[in-house]
Amino acid sequence: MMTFKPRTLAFAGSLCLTLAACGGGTSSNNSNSDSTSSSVVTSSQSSTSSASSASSKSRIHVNQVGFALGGKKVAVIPQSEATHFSVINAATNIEAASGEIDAYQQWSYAAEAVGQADFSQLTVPGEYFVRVDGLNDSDVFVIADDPYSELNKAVIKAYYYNRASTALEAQYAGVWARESGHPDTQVLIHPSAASAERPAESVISSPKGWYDAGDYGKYIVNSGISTYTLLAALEHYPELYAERELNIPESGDSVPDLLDEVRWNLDWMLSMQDPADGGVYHKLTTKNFVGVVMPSDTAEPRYVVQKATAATLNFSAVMAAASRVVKPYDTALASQMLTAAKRAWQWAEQNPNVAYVQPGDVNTGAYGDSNFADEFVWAAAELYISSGEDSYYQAINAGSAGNAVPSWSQSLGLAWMSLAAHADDLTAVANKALINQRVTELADAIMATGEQSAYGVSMASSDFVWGSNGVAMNRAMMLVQAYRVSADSQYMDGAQALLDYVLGRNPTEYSFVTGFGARPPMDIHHRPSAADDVDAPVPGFLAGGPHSGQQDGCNYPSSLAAESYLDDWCSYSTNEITINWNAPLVYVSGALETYYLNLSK
Ligand code: 9MR
Ligand code: 9MR
Repeated sequence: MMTFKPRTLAFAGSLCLTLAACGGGTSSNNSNSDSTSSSVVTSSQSSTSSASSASSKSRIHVNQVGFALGGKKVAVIPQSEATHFSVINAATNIEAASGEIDAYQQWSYAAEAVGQADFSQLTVPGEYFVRVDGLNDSDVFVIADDPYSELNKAVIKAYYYNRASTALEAQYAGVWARESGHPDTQVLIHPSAASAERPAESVISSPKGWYDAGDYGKYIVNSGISTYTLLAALEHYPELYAERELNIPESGDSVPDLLDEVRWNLDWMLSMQDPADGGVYHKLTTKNFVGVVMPSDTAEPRYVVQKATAATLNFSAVMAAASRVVKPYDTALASQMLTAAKRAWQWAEQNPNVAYVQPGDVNTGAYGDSNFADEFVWAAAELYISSGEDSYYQAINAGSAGNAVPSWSQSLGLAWMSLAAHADDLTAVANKALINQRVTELADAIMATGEQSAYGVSMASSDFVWGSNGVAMNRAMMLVQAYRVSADSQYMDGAQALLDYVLGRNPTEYSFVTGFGARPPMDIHHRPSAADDVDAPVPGFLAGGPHSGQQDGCNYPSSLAAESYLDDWCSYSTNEITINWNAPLVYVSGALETYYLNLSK
């Protein structure tokens, strides 16, 4: 319900790209600035927008980065007497659009009732904010033809910043340059992982890989979903990533930078397979979490711990998928990966029920999962796609395999996503109608939740868990799959709403990606960010997000699921960052970027 203001629209050109440049106030430092250092908001820069500033007034919730010209654009307005909203051009202070606020409704996970303000019809590039009488103006955001490219680059570059076993040079890492740590060339076999060939305390080499999160561990299960998701981004959007330069040491070689980055972790994963039998170690960590130190300041012994079924199947699935993606660049590596994947599969068939059991002397992340049915489905699907061997398709048991939003312990969604993406290349045994049905039935359930939400955002109570922002992005990734099989744009609108959610259309004050939006997290639970002497955290990381678990006992502002978030080192349950939460944000931001660029062609 929006009225158009053609007179002001005509004026709202691209003359003034920032508020500061136009003398209109403080720039919100949005994502259209250059990557890494220049896109980072420091505390002093992170003032909010525009005209009114009384902090006691409620805040309008809006994606703080912005929108594509042809994208759905919704702000969420806290309940007041107001029925009307305006969108103001931040450069000129002139109203560009206005409309009626939808009926105010309660969202179960937050205190205040809200109404949606839809200004999708505003399609003129510029910087804007939303104004409602009696409320603070919203943060400033852009409307642009390509608003997510800097975001996409930064959330990929975050993996580079989390590389183990290497120094980060200033030419790539800017102020976040750091010395090398964790060479991992002398890793001990933990007694739980001992074998005839590799007895307890013997030494193996297992370098490279990404740190899992704010800790310095490397965990196969979580690396699996993260690495796969980045590989899927590459497979599904090859044109986008062929050109995407990340300024990493490998930039300029003949391989897409995203694949170079993923190779850093694939090389490590390959070293986690026991060459004697094909089984895969669950993780590589110290016995206890180390303190708040830089990588170069720790030398505690690191161990590989227990071979287990979930890790071995995760490895199998990822190596099978990777063999497809690296093949055009390196056929020898591709065949090595497919062989490694098949050997892992065989180990899992012979050891179908080996749960990871955290040894008594090991206290780092457990990533324990005792249900392997979904990992079997996923590994079988990837092996089938990459090898073309029908026996792997039979092993999927497609008729009885359901679908679910992916997480580190749930891989069904990854299997269907891969099968759908390769539907045209599958052998005759594959039931293509079933594959499409699985993808769309999950997406329709996700959409239904969004339609009932006062925020217009598909999050249900079971989604507010440790890493809820990762859940949001995985839900969005499942919606993108439905768009890919149906070409129905409503699914991309649903994915956009979830991206809006993590970038500011939520009940907290935050855009949850470091360095992006007017008020990003500053004190993430990330050891390098906390231990270095740079004020701003490493950019491009998605904070875990709100949920009411409060396992760390920190002092939260609210116990409501969508408000229970704290931007503090203390809050490892809501403010850590991980490779598995960033990965679907990479996928979704790249998918939306591609979608909007195609719309405008
Ligand atoms: O810092 C650790 C973080 O990386 C983990 O994800 C988290 C949960 O396993 O644990 C953190 O370490 C905390 C430990 O578990 C309990 N004492 C406080 C530690 C953080 O300061
Ligand atoms: O993401 C994991 C979450 O699902 C669990 O509830 C939580 C507690 O076991 O652990 C999270 O994973 C952490 C891992 O164990 C260690 N590295 C940091 C991860 C994110 O906090």
